[in-house]
Amino acid sequence: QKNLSILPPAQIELARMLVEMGQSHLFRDWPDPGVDDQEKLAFFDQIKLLNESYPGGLASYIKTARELLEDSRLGKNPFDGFTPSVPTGEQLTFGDDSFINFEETGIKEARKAAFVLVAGGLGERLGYNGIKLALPRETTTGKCFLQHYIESILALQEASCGYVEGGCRTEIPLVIMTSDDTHARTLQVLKSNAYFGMASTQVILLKQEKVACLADNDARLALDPKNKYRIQTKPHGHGDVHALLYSSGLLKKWRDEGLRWVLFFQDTNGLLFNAVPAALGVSATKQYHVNSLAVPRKAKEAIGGITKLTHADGRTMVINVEYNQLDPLLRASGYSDGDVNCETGYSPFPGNINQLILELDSYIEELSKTGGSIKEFVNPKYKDASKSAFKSSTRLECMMQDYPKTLPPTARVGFTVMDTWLAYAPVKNNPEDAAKVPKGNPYHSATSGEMAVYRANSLILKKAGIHIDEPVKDVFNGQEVEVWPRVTWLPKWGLSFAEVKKKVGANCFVSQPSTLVINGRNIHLETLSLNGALIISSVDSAEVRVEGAIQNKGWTLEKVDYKDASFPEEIRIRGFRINKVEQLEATYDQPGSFTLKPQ
Ligand code: UGB
Repeated sequence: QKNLSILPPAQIELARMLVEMGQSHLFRDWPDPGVDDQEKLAFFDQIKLLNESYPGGLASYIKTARELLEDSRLGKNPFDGFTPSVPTGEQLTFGDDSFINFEETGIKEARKAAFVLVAGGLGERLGYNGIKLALPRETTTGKCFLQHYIESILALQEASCGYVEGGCRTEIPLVIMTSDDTHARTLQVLKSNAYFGMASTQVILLKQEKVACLADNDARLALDPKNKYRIQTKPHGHGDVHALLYSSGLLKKWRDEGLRWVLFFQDTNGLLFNAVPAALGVSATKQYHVNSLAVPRKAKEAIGGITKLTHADGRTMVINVEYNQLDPLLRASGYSDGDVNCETGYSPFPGNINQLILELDSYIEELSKTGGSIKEFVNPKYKDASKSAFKSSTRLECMMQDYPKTLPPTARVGFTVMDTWLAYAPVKNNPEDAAKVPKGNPYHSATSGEMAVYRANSLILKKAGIHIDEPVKDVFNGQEVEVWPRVTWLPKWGLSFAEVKKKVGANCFVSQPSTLVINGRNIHLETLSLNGALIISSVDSAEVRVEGAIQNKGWTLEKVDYKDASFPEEIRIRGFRINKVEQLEATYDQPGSFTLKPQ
């Protein structure tokens, strides 16, 4: 009470709200006015921020926290009344006619899309010290995830405008959600690389704020153990993206500019853009309001399962059920074995890869009602079975894929399943944890993420008619992986399967130890026979035909132990480095038609 005198009027309101919400413990140890006044004002600056950055303010946060903590204490099942079943969705087969048609439709639609990348997480599971967006997607070219994402969006933009008579000047927006953990470093990577070729105005960074931690079942806010004038905070989850987009005003701006789709994606899936055109094509063709991208999922794999939930009162929804909730939900619903593989060797519930495509009009309509707030959950770690105290403070969390939970039954919610090898290879687990993954389940490590890029590119070329050697098996950082030829290309070279097919002839061959880097748009592999390394680059105005046999010592993979601190962290976590022994490097930097035909 005494300290109120030092506060400006707006802060006094906040202090009253805190007291009313049972938070007087926060000031209990405060000294009299005159001592630590600056710290006290800083405390209220933080309260103001926490209040403003949460839809409904701190009072609403505390109220929801109390309800959810009580449900958790009572062990209430969040799916009470719902019965799970396997939903039906669009199942795509890479390279068949329907896939090619969906890709074409998707590319046409892309100029009406905006991309939203959620990248506020630090990736504790990966144990990497930098931001994940700056990690190399593969180390043959060393290009990071962010560069690949931006180049893919630019390639889509250009290809999409190609369908407009006379071309178009569309700039597909890219929003990146950052957090205090990632914001400065994301901006720095963008600025120091000239936004990887994107206009700087095309990229919009929205920073999510952390939320207050909760010390006990009464939702009393937790103070920072090292600073009694600071509330302890933790990330609120990727679900923040909806409220941030809504409050930024971007959605209405996009609608006024004629956009139709918002595509959400995550920080480290190097294969994602193999799936984007076809998935967008599905959304456009089926007029889906929500389309989640999915892959076949191994039972107990740490990705959510897409599930149909039917309530006793008749309501149904198709929604992601997070991996830690699926097994108990199934067991409680009569599936006595819980989350297990069926005869296909996979769980019957497709795996959510958190690539969502939302139709903009219905998205705005929904957010106008909710303000973008997403159903939250709380996951306290209790000290003992009495559930009366926590091991450490907790907080409310929310997930972006829970968006459909508030949608009316009329909403068209669908999903699209694609092959894992084509669409999904995230980098989430550190080498030690990855090596412990049960056999047959994916590692989701830097090792498997990079190998998956080579595998997907090799399989795409194979499907397009190139003869590619079979992979060999090898072990890096304790993980057995398939090693395919190290094939990489610029997104604008092979944005869709139809585009790849146009650029490769039937009489090409690539041996398993080879490396093939395609760094140009109009490079045609006519009769290439590669046993070694070929790095070929060209400007857009050059047409290059590649013919004949190329043989050299190539680039080899050398094992690196993840504990060997003499290597940079981004190399150590994949367990190998590339030794560039010998290569043919060909660069075409002038317009014209050329043939690369080594003797
Ligand atoms: N992220 C944020 O932007 N802000 C945050 O506060 C937290 C994260 P994780 P998670 O792909 O396999 C998700 O930690 O949450 C970003 C789905 O919930 O990598 O364990 C972060 O930067 C799950 O259903 O994943 O699991 C990253 O880009 C499944 O689809 C993204 O959010 C799983 O991803 C995901 O964060 C998966």
